[in-house]
Amino acid sequence: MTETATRGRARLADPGEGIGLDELALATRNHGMPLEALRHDVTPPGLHYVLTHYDIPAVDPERWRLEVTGAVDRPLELDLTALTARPALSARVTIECAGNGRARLQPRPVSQPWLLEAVGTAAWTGVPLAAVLAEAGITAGAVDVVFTGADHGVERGVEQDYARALPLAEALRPDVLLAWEMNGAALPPQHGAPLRLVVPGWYGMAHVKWLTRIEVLDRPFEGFQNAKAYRLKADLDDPGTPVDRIRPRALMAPPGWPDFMTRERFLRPGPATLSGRAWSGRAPLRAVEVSTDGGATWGAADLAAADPAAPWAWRAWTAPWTPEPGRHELVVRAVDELGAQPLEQEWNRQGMANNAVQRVPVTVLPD
Ligand SMILES: Nc1nc2c(c(=O)[nH]1)N[C@H]1C(S)=C(S)[C@@H](COP(=O)(O)O)O[C@H]1N2
Ligand SMILES: [Mo]
Repeated sequence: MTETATRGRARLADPGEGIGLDELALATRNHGMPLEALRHDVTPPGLHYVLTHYDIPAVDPERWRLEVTGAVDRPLELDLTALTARPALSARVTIECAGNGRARLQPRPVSQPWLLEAVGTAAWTGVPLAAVLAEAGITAGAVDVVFTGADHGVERGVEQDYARALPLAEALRPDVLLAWEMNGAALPPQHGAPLRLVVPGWYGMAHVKWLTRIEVLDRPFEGFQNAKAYRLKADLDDPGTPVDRIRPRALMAPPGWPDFMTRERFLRPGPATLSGRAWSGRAPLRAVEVSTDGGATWGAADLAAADPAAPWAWRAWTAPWTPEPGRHELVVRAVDELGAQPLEQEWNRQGMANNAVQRVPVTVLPD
């Protein structure tokens, strides 16, 4: 990694400062999942959110190789034919960006300004990473496994290939995949073609796209995306703690119809069914609760049973609602075995892992 002359530190927006053109440029490249797509159990093609730090690389699948190196007995170099010839698994997994919810923090960390849409669920097909690591033979004393992508850029003055490490125990989980298919088709360029890592339960940054290199380390990885970025910290000098597993969240497919500009929702009176999805990567979900009065009172939603074949995929929920004409604020929260989503978000310097509840103002029209 080399230092190059660009803005070296992450900035906080000044009080009252709106979203700037640099944030708008990020927001147009990195699109969210439109919340109406919560009606689909598997996010339809093109609607899954996308987050890419640098450029989407054009990787030639013929010339592409995966290197497995470092603290291993037998370094490997695999091409796509060799990988895809292995026994494959498919898993339906919900992935959420750790920056989801950042744009509502006050003061606002200047970065990709997500509201709530940085999430999606896909069926990923590939081989277990553990099988490939076993073939390479991990040496005693290994602690971290580093995954490097083909994309290159500069971030806060540090030039780098995108690289993230997992602790060895996580990398050896049987459900961590090296995936070449998304929803039964070859990975699209924006989602990591020809090969990406899928780490069920972890926030998005761990799921390294355009994977070219796996390196087993006998010491902790000190790279930018682990040591500097993706940390929960109070200020610039705080080393912070690593962001890892997804906190609980429930989202609602906004009911009724939207105003084009404000996205405000309108509904006719009479019986309606509120619906959405809920997930957690850190603990099993217990319940989803819905409030139709801005959080004053709560009722249990009907939460679909966990699918034993897809323990890391979101679950559907529904709640009946028969509103009277007038303005209402709908709120939904997921509760997992470690607790409920917060009503107000705890602030952190990088705007990470913000799982404050979604609030949906709705106007129910007169009869
Ligand atoms: N090589 C590489 N992998 C990457 C990234 C990246 O910029 N480069 N972004 C990460 C982040 S922050 C997220 S949230 C997810 C997004 O995955 P998706 O675009 O397939 O939804 O990819 C992760 N993997
Ligand atoms: Mo992300």
